Amino acid sequence: MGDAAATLRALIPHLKSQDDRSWREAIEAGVADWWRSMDAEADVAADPVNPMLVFRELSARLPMDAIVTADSGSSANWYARQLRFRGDMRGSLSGNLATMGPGVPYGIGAKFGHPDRPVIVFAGDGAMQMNGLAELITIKHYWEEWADPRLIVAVLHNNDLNQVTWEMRAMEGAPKFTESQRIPDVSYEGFARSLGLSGIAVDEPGRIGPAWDQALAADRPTVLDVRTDPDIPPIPPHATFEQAKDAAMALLKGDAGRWGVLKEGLMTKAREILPGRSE
Ligand SMILES: Cc1ncc(C[n+]2csc(CCOP(=O)(O)OP(=O)(O)O)c2C)c(N)n1
Ligand SMILES: [Mg+2]
Repeated sequence: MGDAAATLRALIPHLKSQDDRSWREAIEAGVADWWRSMDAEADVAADPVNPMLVFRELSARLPMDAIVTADSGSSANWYARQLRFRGDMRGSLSGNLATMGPGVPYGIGAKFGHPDRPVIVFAGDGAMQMNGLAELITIKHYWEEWADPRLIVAVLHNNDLNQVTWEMRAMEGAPKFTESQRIPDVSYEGFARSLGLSGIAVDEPGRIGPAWDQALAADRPTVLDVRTDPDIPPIPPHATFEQAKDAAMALLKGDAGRWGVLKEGLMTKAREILPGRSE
């Protein structure tokens, strides 16, 4: 046992530098490949907006001191895959228990801890209906006290409890059970505007980048209400054969989203397997 700094300094003279860079080069090539795949997957055409595009378009625009939070649901997957944290950026999500609902409260907490930093929240429409909409009222109550008023809540508006719809397909081979997975259609940006906050509706891919620019330049908190496609699979990139087989079985059993899932799901996975292919 020793002081870490002193111990490492004492170790350095005993280390020989490695001439063979192949291990490191293989990792660097793998990482570059990964980002190429992620880019290609975000560009897969969807109905109407590919959720990955929402994250990819933010990633390049993230202010260096941004704090980002994600709720539990499909957004946790896209957050992990598409955002590049750098500079002083910080991020949090409900890692272990994966409880739904913390996205907006974490964002509010971040604004109280760091009122001078921009905060971006990703939340599913299910999480917004659970508690996020009510928490917008908390934001209305306090936002004028914050030195930097930017708190952006990006809602993945897919009218579905999508993460679980996909978990049931991949882990249980069960088709989408519409009665439990479908949720009512609500205008999240309309509710935000009724509170005096800014609200932006996006229902086409070309509008995502400009919407982020507008929200990042706003003089008050903004709800970005994006119509995203529930048929893009949030399945882990290295899904096991069993999971892929179960998802396929679920579709064969008469899944409500069957054709969209097949088309967009296969396109997405193809981009992962064949990076560099544009179609
Ligand atoms: C309190 C709580 N209830 C239920 C779940 C199970 N669960 C995890 S994600 C999810 C669906 C989330 O739906 P939504 O917020 O609309 O996000 P989406 O996956 O559609 O993007 C559910 C029901 C949970 N993790 N926590
Ligand atoms: Mg949803």
